[in-house]
Amino acid sequence: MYNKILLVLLFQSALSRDLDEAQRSERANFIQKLINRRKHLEGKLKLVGGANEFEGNVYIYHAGRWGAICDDSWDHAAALVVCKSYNKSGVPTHGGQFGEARRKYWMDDVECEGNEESVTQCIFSGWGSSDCDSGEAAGVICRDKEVVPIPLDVKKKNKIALHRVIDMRRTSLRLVGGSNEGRVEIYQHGFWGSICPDGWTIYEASAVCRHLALGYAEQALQTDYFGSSRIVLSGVQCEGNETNLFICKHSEFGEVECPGKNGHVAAVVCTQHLADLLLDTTAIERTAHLHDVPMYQLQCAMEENCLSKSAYEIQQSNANWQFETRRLLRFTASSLNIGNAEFRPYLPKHLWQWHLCHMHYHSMEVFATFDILDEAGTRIAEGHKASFCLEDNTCLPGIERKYSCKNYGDQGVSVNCSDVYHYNIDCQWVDVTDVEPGQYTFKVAVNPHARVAEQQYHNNAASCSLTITDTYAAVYGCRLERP
Ligand SMILES: *[C@@H]1O[C@H](CO)[C@@H](O)[C@H](O)[C@H]1NC(C)=O
Ligand SMILES: *[C@@H]1O[C@H](CO)[C@@H](O)[C@H](O)[C@H]1NC(C)=O
Ligand SMILES: *[C@@H]1O[C@H](CO)[C@@H](O)[C@H](O)[C@H]1NC(C)=O
Ligand SMILES: [Ca+2]
Repeated sequence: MYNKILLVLLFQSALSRDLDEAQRSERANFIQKLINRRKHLEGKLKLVGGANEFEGNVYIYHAGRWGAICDDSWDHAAALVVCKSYNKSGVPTHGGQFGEARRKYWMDDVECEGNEESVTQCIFSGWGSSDCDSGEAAGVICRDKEVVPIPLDVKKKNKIALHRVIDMRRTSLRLVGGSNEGRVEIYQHGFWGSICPDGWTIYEASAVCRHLALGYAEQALQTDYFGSSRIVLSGVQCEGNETNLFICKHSEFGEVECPGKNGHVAAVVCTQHLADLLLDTTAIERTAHLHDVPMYQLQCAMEENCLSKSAYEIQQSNANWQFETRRLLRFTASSLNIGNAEFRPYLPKHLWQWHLCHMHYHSMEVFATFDILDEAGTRIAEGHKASFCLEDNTCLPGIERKYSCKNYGDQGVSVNCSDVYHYNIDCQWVDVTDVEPGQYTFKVAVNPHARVAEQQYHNNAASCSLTITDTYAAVYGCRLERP
């Protein structure tokens, strides 16, 4: 902008012979002031968008205009250089934490040692050379002495993009604790640091165990049991099938904000032996059908909440409710344990719940979920089943059935055995009485919240097409996926 004003003024002053002396000298002064200002501002920084003048996205003045800095390579050393000009120390911020870049980027790929007098002395891609979009503004938070963690509400306001990729060439991973368990540490810029425990689940732990060739994740822990070190990575989110932790999404790497507490960090226990349920999609497709059932046959099911809300409303309002019918989508759900360890319920036996109506113990709060989604992905009907009781219903040839629900028997699914819920079992359905005829997605998932550790989770759910008409239902095209 100043560039333009300057050009226009220079141009006009050359043509302004008709201006009088006073006007000419005034204009010359003004131009001189602009030139001085440019000289004076060259290389200066300002911080924009923060709560005060010591934090914000960094803008640098060069060649007559202010420009932003892209956050690629922007790290602690760069923040040090920037905050030094305010006689403070500081931390870097990324991904436009203080808002989008409001000007073009002047600098990108800034790599500082930390001892430079100015960011212009750091290595960078060249003035104005950048392929960053406006959401990648680099910033700093400068502080006196101790660096205070970034307040949570700042982060919430400026959701940090979850799409950074860790540079694998300069990073490594290790466990500190035992040979196949411990806190997870990451190496970066010369030191090892820990991972923020918030949101650390069995899916992230699975990626760690595979990454280190230690098999499968048995437990994901948020603990100080294995000690702790400075946290350098936060917001890790894995699908659970990764063979490398560094390809998972994360929010911050380097200087991070982590509301975890009491020195707790992310830790894992890995094992070579785990169960692995494989949901049988053909059994679902083959057996799914509609069944109209009078409500007097569904009293047990009502007690266990296996019907949709309208059934309970009818029970309240209609004296002859027993003779109303419900339309059920029934199907067989069968899962084969293809792992190398038994699948056991996570609740110890003394915590199993006795269900009077069905006369057996429930060993898992929720073992399977069934959902019907409309085209927009909205859930319009659901059924969930407390693990009716886990047992070996059928086994591959040569394998002996071990688990049975009878007589408070031990529950579980042996290797190469299947736990089968036949379509004619009570509650093995979705109540579709209120579902209009149409085209839907039908989702079935076993061990949906990964409460029991498995070798993999991408074979625990099926996503199928569902056609419902006035008279029949068809389920087809099932694909395996993660719950
Ligand atoms: C920083 O400190 C130095 C020496 O103590 C002082 O000369 C300078 O004015 C200070 N700068 C700012 C921005 O406070
Ligand atoms: C993991 O699963 C996702 C789908 O959830 C898939 O897109 C991806 O390719 C899988 N990754 C690996 C490494 O298998
Ligand atoms: C389970 O079946 C697979 C394939 O049939 C076989 O390789 C494996 O040895 C069996 N495992 C056990 C424990 O029987
Ligand atoms: Ca599985």
